[in-house]
Amino acid sequence: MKIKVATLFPEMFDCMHVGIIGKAIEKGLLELDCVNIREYSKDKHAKTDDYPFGGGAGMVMTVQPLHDCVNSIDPAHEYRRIYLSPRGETLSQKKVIELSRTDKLLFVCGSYEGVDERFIQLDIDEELSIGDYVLTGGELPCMVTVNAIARYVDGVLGSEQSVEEESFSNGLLEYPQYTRPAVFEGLEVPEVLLSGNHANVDKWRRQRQIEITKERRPDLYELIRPQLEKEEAEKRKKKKGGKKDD
Ligand code: 4F9
Repeated sequence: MKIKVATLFPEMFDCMHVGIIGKAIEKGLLELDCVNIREYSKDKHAKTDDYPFGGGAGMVMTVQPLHDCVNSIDPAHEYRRIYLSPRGETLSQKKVIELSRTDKLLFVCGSYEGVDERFIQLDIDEELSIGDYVLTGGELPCMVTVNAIARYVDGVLGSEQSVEEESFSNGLLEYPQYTRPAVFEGLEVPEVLLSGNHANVDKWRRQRQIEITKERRPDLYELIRPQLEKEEAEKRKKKKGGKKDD
């Protein structure tokens, strides 16, 4: 997968070379190129912002450096061009998976009070938000998005990690995890996890997922409820059928 980033702060992306994502870049599974928008400014002082027409607080990024930067990175518009903004669709695991199936992505990070609207109109395919809060720029949202997407690129997660058995993949929050020691500060690991009975372990984990989701994320629980009720009904039917045959 090829990812290009247009930003005024390419050095912020140094942290992408740490850990699992860093390894994926090293292995060539993921190509991440950051380009400094300032290099494309035609202003004699390499300015990239100006006062807003109509007045108001703060500065706005000017259209020329952004337009030239994006069209120099991606002259044939082969990349899906995404501008990080609180006005965009909110990132979700579903959206992450969808984006991970695209092999060329170009992210544009704005700073200050935003960018000249004509840049979005001319050069951007879609806007993307990571949540309802305001930051100083699109860099952190971009890194969050790239991190989430990279996990779905083949070979990025080792065999011991998985994108299957985790929060959201079945619409539920994750079950609690434990590792050695079996007792710490008097707190014991639930007995079923030490039993070696995999069917019981699976049942327990599923039950805990359901309880935790219901308690902490009633919104997610309501979405999955019809499916849970269907499963319950099927289990009851099976039990009844079993009794008749006994
Ligand atoms: C972008 C916030 C995406 C949330 C960009 C200031 C932003 C943002 N999601 N805030 N610039």
